[in-house]
Amino acid sequence: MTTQQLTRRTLLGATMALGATATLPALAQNKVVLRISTPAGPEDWHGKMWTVFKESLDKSAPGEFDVQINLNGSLFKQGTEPAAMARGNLELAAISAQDIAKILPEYSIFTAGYLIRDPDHQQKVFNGPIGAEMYKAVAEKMDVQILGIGYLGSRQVNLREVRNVKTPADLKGVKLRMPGSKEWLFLGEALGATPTPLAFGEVYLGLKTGTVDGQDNPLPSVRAAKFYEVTKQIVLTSHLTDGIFIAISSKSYNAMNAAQKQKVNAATQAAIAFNNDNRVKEEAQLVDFFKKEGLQVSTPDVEAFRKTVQAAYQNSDYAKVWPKGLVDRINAVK
Ligand code: KDO
Repeated sequence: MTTQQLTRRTLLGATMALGATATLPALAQNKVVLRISTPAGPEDWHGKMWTVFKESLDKSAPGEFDVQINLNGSLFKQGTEPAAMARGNLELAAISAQDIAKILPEYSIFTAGYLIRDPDHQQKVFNGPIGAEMYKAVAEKMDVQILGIGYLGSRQVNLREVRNVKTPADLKGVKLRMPGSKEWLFLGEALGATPTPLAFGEVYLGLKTGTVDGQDNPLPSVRAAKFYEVTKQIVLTSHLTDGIFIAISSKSYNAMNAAQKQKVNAATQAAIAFNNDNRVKEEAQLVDFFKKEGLQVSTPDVEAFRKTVQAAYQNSDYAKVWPKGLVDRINAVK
């Protein structure tokens, strides 16, 4: 073997070895990391939907994405996700209209009780021109892209002790737990109660120990978080058709190529469909379940609640910044 041959062989060997060691970490490094943070628990549909999201990407783009699901607010506290996304510490979250309204005040229109009628109306409003306009504003002001809206459910009042609740006046003095922002607290006040801020993860204990007299959430969440174990009544106020916006940080989204974006969008739609189908189906069955669990399920004078809550919003400072004509446009979506 000549010196030249030896050198070539050595070089080749070295290149191959380097190639082998360089390729593996490079592949891992090149994965698009998607850290997800949500207050949802593993038993709730919008917690489980992230597994659907992950599985969809594992199938459509094997090895391309590293999806990390963090449930129960374990990575970021409820409501702090938009700030974490803006700082580049988080890629994906399911955020509420109340979270967005803190930064984009006109979004408070979607925090108003008795505006969005039902899941179908919700999808039509947000998947049409109104959604496109509002999502554009979010992208411009918050550096996050909204990829779609999932149905959280119709929020109901859930009490520790049985009470005769027909109108908002009957909730006077009731310490009603609400998520901890002024947009949420306003809803509790509009319902006639005394709103008390508490993070979702602390509600079970708050109800058990009596720190609060009640809470409001859609029935599937009352089931998944087991609030029915520590409460005696559900009052079917149906005061807010609630939704969660699936949001991704613009930095992360813009760094993807077109094919990756398309796959992330498809995975989001699969997750939303899974959540919505299961939630709608379960929501219709849960009154029976709670009755069997020994809870009293009562129907109040919903029109009285509607009138009071709508008036509270219309006369509030929130309404002053709502885009002109938007309430009518939302109502006109059929
Ligand atoms: C809640 O804290 O009551 C709430 O329902 C508010 C929603 O916006 C959403 O954050 C939800 O909790 C969590 O995803 C837990 O279900």
